Amino acid sequence: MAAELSPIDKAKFVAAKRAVEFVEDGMRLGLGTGSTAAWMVRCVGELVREEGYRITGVPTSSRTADLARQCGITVVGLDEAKWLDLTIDGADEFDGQLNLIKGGGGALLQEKIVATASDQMIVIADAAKEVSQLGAFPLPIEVVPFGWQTTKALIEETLVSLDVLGRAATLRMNGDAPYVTDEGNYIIDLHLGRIGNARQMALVMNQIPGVVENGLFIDICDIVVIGHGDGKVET
Ligand code: ABF
Repeated sequence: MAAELSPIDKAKFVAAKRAVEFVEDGMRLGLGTGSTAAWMVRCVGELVREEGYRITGVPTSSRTADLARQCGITVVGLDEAKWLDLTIDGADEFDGQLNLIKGGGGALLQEKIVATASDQMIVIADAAKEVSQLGAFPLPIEVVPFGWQTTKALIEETLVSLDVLGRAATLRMNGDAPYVTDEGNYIIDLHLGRIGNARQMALVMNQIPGVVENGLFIDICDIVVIGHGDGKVET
């Protein structure tokens, strides 16, 4: 399958394939969202269909739920599964401490809940996602629609007191309308350039009324599997 792929898709595919080696028969599995995670879902589907693995999948978005069902994976909600053995998901950025920015795909809330409810989280990513310091990728903040402009103003005010280069905050759009998450919320993207203290940023953002969750995953990821365009993989 990997032979016909572009280098970027090959990098995503080989990372997904390697991570799926951690999947065991009978596992309750958190299924991430995004193009890299989609490769993982397809690989897990192969285990189910061809090897007879009994996998219970908890998807992190409606998109992933649809794909998982198409691939023959049994899909349940998190409350039915209760606790998960492993979550495999993509990321927008990761650093040397395995901290992440996620949410470029708009699914950060379910992704964080599911990853936190897992014994282990493996991130799969192409090598371009590795950074020395998080923040070049816009940091997504999920907010409730009620009073979102006030919440945005509070976020901008808060950024003044933090060690960041940029302070621009933009409402994520879907054409002419605000982008709406699976939970019915909006996303405000913060264009920071560099986040000096990601742990502090994550804590401070979640204290602002109207903020539901932020895209910083601190101390949640256990392993990053990095795929390269030539098919090499490293962990
Ligand atoms: C999810 O999908 C997100 O948290 C992240 O925003 C995005 C990565 O997408 P891709 O794998 O397509 O680069 O994992």
